[in-house]
Amino acid sequence: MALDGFRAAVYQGNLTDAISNVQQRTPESFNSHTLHIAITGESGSGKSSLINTMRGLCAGDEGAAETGMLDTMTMPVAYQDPVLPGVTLWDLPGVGTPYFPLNTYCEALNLSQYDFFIIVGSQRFRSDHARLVREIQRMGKRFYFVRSKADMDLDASRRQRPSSYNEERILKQIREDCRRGVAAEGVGHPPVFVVSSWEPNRYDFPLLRQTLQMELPRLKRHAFLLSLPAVASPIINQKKAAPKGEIWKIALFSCLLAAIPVPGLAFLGTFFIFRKHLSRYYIIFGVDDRSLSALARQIGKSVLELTAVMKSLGITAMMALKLLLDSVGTAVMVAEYSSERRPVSGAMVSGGVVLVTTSFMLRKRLASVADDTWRVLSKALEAERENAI
Ligand SMILES: Nc1nc2c(ncn2[C@@H]2O[C@H](COP(=O)(O)OP(=O)(O)OP(=O)(O)O)[C@@H](O)[C@H]2O)c(=O)[nH]1
Ligand SMILES: [Mg+2]
Repeated sequence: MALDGFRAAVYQGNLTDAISNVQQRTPESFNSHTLHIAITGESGSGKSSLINTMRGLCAGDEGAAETGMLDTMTMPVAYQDPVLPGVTLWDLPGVGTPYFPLNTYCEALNLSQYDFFIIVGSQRFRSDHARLVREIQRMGKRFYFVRSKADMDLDASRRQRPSSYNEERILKQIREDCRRGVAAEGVGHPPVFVVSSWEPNRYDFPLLRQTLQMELPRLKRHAFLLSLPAVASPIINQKKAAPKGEIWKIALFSCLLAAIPVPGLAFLGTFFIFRKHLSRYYIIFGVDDRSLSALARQIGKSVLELTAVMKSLGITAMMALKLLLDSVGTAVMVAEYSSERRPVSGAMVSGGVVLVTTSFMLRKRLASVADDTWRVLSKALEAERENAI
């Protein structure tokens, strides 16, 4: 998918344009995007059988996923969805086997590489499910919960209480139990489907397919938005390189000032240089006050929500003064002191100290403004994702 406009806007320090580039994309523009859906859940819950049914296959058919009672699966296996365009279904090993214990499952299978999840559970909503739900939420991703093997529950119920057997009521109870479990994790109300892979025309299986089909453009857009911080990261890093080149020149100028034996001159001079260049960094990256206001308007959030993620101190005179006193100021004062004592060697020492400290501090501030830019952009993209839900 062409990202040149987005990349160019980030490079130009125009985050509002970067977001507007994303907002202008039509649902059709995501057609060519592949959605990687991970089918996960406890071992033996019916993940592979669900994939086979979604692909219109039965266990044992050519090309069908392996199913059975043995948990021997050690690698995710990819299958193309035959109906939904650009959808890859990933059959994942089960949670809680000797190969993949619950504690290490998410890292071992690198769940962050998948765009969307279907958690398959064949029993009540359990702690393994809760763990998966929390991990998916932490990644900012979405999921459906599929309660499998409905035929077995109905069968058991029919045998136990044949006189009061009511299929709809039992299905409703299972659905509600799953919904309660999912909602208890504070993830809103993601869709829950009660299915039997052996009866694809019954229960919620048809609804599962319809919902996935209907939501596909939205899910693809969501995955696309989630991929953008990683796209922006190298561009922001590249942007850091340009001002870095001039930092030595600025530091050299401060160092010359420090060598002039006029008390206070080096400090004042360095203060103004420091403040001017700090302000410039915010403007270059597009996180100065004006740009942030425009960005907040663009995503329909308050500026405070954007600035809350910034870790650098800002550029008010007081902030610049504080930074200077904390770091360069001490060096400048030491330098001024030594030049009063020994004018020639003192001037050299003071120049050297100021040169190194000023360039170090400017580099550090440049890096923290760049990091803030990435955080602000990620926050704006997160707001875009929320707007779409
Ligand atoms: N009755 C019934 N049995 C099912 C259903 N789905 C799967 N099974 C059975 O449950 C067992 C496990 O099914 P799989 O699809 O292999 O489960 P899995 O989650 O892929 O298992 P692992 O990959 O080992 O974690 C098999 O014997 C299936 O035949 C279902 O909807 N109804
Ligand atoms: Mg399996």
